[in-house]
Amino acid sequence: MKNELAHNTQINSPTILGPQHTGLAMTSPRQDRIYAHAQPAQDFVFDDKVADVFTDMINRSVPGYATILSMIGTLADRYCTPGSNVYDLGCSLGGASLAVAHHVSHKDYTIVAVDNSPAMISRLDAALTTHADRERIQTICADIGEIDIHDASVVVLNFTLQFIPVARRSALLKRIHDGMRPGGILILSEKIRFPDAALNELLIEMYHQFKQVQGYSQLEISQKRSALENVLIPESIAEHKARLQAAGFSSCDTWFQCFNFTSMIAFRGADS
Ligand code: GEK
Repeated sequence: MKNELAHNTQINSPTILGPQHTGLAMTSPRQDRIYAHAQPAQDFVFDDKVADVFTDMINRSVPGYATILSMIGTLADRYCTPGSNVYDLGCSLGGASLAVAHHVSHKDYTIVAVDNSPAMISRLDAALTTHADRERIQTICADIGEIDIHDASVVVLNFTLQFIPVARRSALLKRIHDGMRPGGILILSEKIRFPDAALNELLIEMYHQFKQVQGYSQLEISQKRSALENVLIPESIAEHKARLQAAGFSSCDTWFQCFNFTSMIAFRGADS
């Protein structure tokens, strides 16, 4: 990753996930200015342009992102069992994988980091070449619906399920459940919607205010919202819980929430 933050002149400097969370070399992320100028409406894609600024984009777009990554590491340290696999599905630049590698105290496990964006995986591969945990992290450029999942003690879907077509979500969660060791956990972070229309609107407005504080303009916020409209489909917490239960998870609940962003934990029971 290049150090190109020289042009980051925003007044409200956001909290950027630092090397203490990732174990990566001390570099500053490039600033996300993708929607800074008026442009024709187009669906959002995870291409080179996005991958180049992704660290800055996600830190300034997901309230609590740094906290969530750090807690994924903490949870993994508790649940990652010897000889097991940790899956980071929709890994992007590997934020969750690196947090796991940083926090898990034993060394007898493999992280499988999967993303179907070649732009993301090639940058993750490049960043990993000098990383101390390189041998423990296997990267795969593929659709998460098509990879083999086995012997998993921890599975992470950190803001990825929301990009999977709704009709494919149940089958994916069932495959994840079936590929997990009894006693394993799934960490599912999502942008959510609320059944009460007024509350939903309020929390979306609060979220947009958060983005403004992070330095995004009204134009950037509204163009990004349109670009994501057909691509990121949020569901309610109740819908997520019902699907997790139907997939076989013995219990699940939220462990983090800020406005319309949440992270849930689901357990594969000993007997399920
Ligand atoms: C993080 N988890 O930093 N198969 C594989 N990857 C996919 C698929 C799919 N079918 N659909 C989308 N993706 C990360 C952040 S970002 C969330 C995850 C966001 C990938 C997509 O290419 C992108 O890299 C990621 O899921 C979603 O902890 O940008 O809001």
